[in-house]
Amino acid sequence: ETGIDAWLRYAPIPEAHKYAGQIPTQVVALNSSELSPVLTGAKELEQGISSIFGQSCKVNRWHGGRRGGAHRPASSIVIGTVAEYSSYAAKDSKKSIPKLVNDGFYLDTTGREVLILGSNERGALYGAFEYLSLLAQGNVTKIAYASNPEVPIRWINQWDNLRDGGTHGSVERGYGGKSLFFWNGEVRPDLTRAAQYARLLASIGINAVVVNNVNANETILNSTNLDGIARIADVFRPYGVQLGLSLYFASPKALGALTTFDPLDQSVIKWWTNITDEIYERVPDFAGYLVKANSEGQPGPLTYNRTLAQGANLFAKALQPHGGVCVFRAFVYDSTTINETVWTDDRANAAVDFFDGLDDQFMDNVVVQIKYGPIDFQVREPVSPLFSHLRQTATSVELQITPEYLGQNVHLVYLAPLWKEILDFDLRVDRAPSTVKSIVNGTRFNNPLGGFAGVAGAGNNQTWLGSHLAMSNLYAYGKLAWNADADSVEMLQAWTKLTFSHDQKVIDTITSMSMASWPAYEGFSGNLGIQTLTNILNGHYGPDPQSQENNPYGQWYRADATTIGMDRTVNNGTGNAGQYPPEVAAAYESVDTTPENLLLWFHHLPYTHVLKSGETIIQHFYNAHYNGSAVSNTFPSQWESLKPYIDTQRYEEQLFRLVYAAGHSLVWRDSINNYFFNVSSIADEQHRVLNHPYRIEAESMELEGYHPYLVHPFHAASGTYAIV
Ligand code: BDP
Repeated sequence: ETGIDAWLRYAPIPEAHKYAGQIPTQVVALNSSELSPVLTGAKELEQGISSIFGQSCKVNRWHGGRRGGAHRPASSIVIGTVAEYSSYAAKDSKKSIPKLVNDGFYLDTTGREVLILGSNERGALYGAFEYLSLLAQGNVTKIAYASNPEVPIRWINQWDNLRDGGTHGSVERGYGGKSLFFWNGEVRPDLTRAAQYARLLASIGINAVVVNNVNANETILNSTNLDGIARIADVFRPYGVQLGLSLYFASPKALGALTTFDPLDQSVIKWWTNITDEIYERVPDFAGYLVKANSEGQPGPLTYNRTLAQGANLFAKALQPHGGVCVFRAFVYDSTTINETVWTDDRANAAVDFFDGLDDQFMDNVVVQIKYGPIDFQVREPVSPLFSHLRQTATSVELQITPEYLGQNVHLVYLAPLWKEILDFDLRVDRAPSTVKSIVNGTRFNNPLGGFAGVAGAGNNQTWLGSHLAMSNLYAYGKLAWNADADSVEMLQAWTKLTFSHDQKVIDTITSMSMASWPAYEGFSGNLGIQTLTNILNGHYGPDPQSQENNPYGQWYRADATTIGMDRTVNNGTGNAGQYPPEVAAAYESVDTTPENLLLWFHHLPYTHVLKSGETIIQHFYNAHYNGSAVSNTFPSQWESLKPYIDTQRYEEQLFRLVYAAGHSLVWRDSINNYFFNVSSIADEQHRVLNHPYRIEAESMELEGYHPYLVHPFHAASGTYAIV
């Protein structure tokens, strides 16, 4: 197996014959047009049931009139919207359906007919996927329940470029191949994979995909590409997935030949109105825009001394008559001005500073999309304080499914536990319960239009993300966007059953590896809140703490010979702790009440500071790096124990990654430990640093045709030597 079917393999379940007689033999699709998600759901049921149970389950389409009378088979699945169901069902047999919100569904297997009813067509498709997921997990118990999404925005952001250096479209921070959508500056002629992606996403409740990079350029809006975009929307539509676009703020100038892109200029307003109308002519169900402005070189409203709200409203206004949404990113900071004052400025303050005073100024169809932490998808960050500042504005939380700073799908890092810590975090706004999930789902501040954005990085590789095990992250993202209370282990185990096997050994092993993976990665890549100590200017992959010294972003770990950490207190530091509501701010202000996993995010302390465990900070670093990499080194053998249960291709491909990652975790361990030993001159109590257990130095081998080579930076190789 290549992995392309992901969790939709519909593998025959063990002892499928036992269920014969319990499985419906017909699907009745209610009043569905050719491209309707209802029909997609019906066909999916036909395909899935025949594959899982080896039993045919043909689709019949009902378009009003009699219900088939004598021809009705013993058991059917009825799929459609609640509204269609009321004209279909005979008065006496009509079930009462619980309340459904948009995209919600009702699934009922207790009666003669299995009912899969959506509040809308998309909801019916979601219900079909849910039913199939239960069947594929061998669950045929009688159930009847309604399932409603908690948020309307359940979006994927793809950071796809229209062209890389050559002809392909590339995926920024994508580790699974080239763009599914773009080729040679245009939309691909063949969108088969794009349709398959929509199917995968619909099966986990995703309702829109922004297809191009937030680092956008104007060419996405030329007329050839708008036609192409319409073709993508056409292949998405049967799956209920809407299309969105990232915008380049200066497009009116770059593409429209205006002399300005000032958001208050009448010609600019007209230009955006026209282009938006043109998009809706081609894509009537267009979801909306995603805007990265005044960030990392992207232009924005600040260029004209206009506010970020004025920038967002420019698009919101053009979208409003069509029912579209403007998602405006809060990832606004300016690295260049910080450069001069690197020791006093703090990028973690930027979002709140930039959005200060704007809360009541955004139009109703604007959603501010906030990265989960104040910096940038690090292995450990506190929640972004901006969630507690925007009360009148809808917000969504931006999560990175493609683990840019977390091993790039070479390492195994199951992210659901990280995301859940963020979603469950209570900001205590006005001293009242204020979890992040209650803010983005609108219940806390009564802003119903919020939700989730997941940066997925899927590509044309058969594995989608570059690694088979990484797909649990995509699955969990969709499930959490639907219901933020979903449990990390339960999601993982359902995914494992659907993706690999029902065998308990497989489920237990993948659970044990995945649940240990984020702590392990944190252990060897940057702990106590100093962030992922990776190369900060390029790649964001391997260890390179030195690249973070005096970097222009001013946010990193600030180590010297005796102390380490960033003082973000109000009393002595950058004041960042003070951006949180009072109870949380007070906790972060003091060393004693700051959670230790964020200690060095908020405080600058001596290496000899003693932690609750009794270890000093420096000894904790050494130990955590040894422990974390030791855990990573158990993954290959754990995976090897699954050899009898997993098909050869997926087994081998995953093993290759895990073996490599285990080695790479030793490189992390030794680089970071060397570095801190060098900076602090404090020895490891257990004398491991510079000794490097389990490691054979290449330069100590008998070399044929290779020569030792002095490495810079020194900590990138143990003993400062590598071979060339
Ligand atoms: C950073 C990524 C960069 C993105 C940027 C963003 O390294 O590729 O363009 O975030 O989110 O993490 O805009």
